[in-house]
Amino acid sequence: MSETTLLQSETVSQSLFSLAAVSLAMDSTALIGSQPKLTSVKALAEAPGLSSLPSSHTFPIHPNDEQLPVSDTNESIPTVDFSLLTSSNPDERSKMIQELGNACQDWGFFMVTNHGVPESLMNEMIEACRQFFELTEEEKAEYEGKHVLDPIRSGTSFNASVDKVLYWRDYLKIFQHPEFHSPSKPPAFREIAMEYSKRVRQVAKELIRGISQSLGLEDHYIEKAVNLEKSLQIMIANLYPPCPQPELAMGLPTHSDHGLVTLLIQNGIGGLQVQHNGKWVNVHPIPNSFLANIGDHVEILGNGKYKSVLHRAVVNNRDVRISIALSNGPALDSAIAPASKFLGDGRTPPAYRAMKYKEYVELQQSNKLDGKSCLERIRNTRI
Ligand SMILES: O=C(O)CCC(=O)C(=O)O
Repeated sequence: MSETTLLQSETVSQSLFSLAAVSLAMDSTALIGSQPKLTSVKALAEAPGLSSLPSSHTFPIHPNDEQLPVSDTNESIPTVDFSLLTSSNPDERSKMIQELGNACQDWGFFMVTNHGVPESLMNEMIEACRQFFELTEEEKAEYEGKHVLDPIRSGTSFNASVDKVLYWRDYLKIFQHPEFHSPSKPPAFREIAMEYSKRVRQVAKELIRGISQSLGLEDHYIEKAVNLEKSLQIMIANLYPPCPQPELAMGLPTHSDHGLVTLLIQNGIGGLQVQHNGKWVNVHPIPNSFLANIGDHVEILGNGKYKSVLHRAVVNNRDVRISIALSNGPALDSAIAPASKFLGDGRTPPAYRAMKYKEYVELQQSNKLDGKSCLERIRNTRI
């Protein structure tokens, strides 16, 4: 047999095998029309004997931005000491605001230490999410969600109805503020999630005040402009099971976050990469810290002074990775536009069109992630 024929026949038998594994992972109870629907990558990863990636999850070439190299130096993301940011000593606070501003400008990402959220609560939250993903496919399907603004949505990939190749990721998305929602299972989920979201909202609020000041705005400016009292807070729990061929798969593709500030924790397993100086940088968070990043709406408010940085999650073939991102955004019905301070009394045109947050979330969540920021869709091209 020639090498090519051998390769072709290996590929065919691998595909047949993968197809069998995929159909094992199909949930015959979840049919849309006559199309069987793949409900979770967890079920697929756990199908007996899966040794290669099914074509449904294989990228012909590595998805977007594969041209960018992964940084091999140990570049470290800046750290913001929350206890100094909230210090009653004005010198300590203003020094930390300066550092926060530098972190926003240079990286768009920073680690938050000494934040006061108990480590036990952070671990309980990760455990509760792990237990959610352990529920049966039928139990999770109760939260399937039909619309991107449904308050609880459980699913796979990013937007499985439009993704041509599926991402190696299952998710649970829950709206936690201004109204708190929770799945009813696992039993402890609600109580842990309620406390966790409240504590994280406090941290996010102080960060938003600091960011406002670091932009040279009054410290309550952003809070008022976005109606933070009614802020939309979303928990996004991600599960990335071990993947047989991680180099051909993607956990979550390149994107930026739609809100103001996202605070992320993970189960000690790396996978997040952020773009910095034309490279992908692997993130190694300090234990017990939050990894924070600014979202598209801080970029809009500052008329581009701070950039909402692109990031992605890659997968591995050994460990289950769980990450939990809490997105803290404007109120859904607030229309957000650049602050007038950055428009120089009308001399500088706004870089982005004003839009209600609700419409922006719909725009980002109901489309494919295409390797660019959703901000490109509302950027004013005249300037
Ligand atoms: O899993 C990660 O580390 C990234 C998660 C993320 O970017 C998101 O949920 O938007």
